[in-house]
Amino acid sequence: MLVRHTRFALAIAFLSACKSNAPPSSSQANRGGSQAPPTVIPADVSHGEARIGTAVDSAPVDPTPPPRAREHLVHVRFEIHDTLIEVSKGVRYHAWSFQGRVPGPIVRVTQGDSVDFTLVNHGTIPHSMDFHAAQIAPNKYYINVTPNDSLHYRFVAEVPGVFMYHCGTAPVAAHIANGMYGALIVDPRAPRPPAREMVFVQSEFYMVPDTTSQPRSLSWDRLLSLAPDFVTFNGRSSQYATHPIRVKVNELLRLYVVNAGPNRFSSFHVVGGIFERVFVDGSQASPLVGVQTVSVPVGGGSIFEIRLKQPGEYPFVTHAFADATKGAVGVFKAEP
Ligand SMILES: [Cu+2]
Repeated sequence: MLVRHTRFALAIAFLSACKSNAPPSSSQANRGGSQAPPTVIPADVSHGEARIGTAVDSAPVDPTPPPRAREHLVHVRFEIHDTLIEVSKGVRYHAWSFQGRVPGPIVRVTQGDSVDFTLVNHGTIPHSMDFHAAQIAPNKYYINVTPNDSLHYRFVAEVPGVFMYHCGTAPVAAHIANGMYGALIVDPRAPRPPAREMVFVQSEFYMVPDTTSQPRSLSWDRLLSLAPDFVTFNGRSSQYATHPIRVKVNELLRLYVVNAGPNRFSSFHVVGGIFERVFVDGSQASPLVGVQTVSVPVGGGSIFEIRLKQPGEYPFVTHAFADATKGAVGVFKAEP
């Protein structure tokens, strides 16, 4: 009880101290609104940056990757469309997408295998594709495809890890901010141990301020100022907090975390847990053992392994908490 009272007193003191210069509530921040103090008492749960929902219904985007590839030649065909997406409840956004989704589909191949890639542009401006898993000449392959045209190339995925892919058309920041990115897993030839696997792509959205409910579009000024309205895992604000992910106590969780940016580093952390192993930027050499928080740079991807020791709710966040407040927060609900 003492702890609870102390925490409450601290919260009140914080609110009083902040009245004149307080952070906006997340919904106000997200709408580009004016500075105003929080109007609600903080949730009585640690790291309650977002409302924790029930684990009964699932989140809009399933974080589960496809199974390990069986073919040595994996065909990937992406169609580009201008797509209306919902970044937060009631906040729609004019995105550019691969396959109508933000992030684009998760691709999975095995080390040494080939990707046969086709890009079809049904959008209204030129686009392209840069696979971080490839080692090929950008000026030959990462070239613009004009609307109603297509591009085809192959590469061998020689290095295991989890890699970003994205449109590389200039200005790249705008194409990424508008949703043109995703994750590609390259499994090592010798399979990793069995685990419950999930993919989280962190990214930001910068929106022209608007008080109507009309779909929003990119604010270049906010992008250059590094002032996102939303920071998300898998393209939707707080989706795994409002729809917690059910896991089992002590089961091995393997989290493939890609940071698409375009600007903000991720400080990936699971509250109440310590990572058993982290394959930094996907490298098989010298994984980190027993660490709390590992940054995932923009354009990078790391593989986190963790077990949750007790039943309960474990938030996962970027520990850069302005960004967690803007939506880069989820919850694992560990059950016996
Ligand atoms: Cu593009």
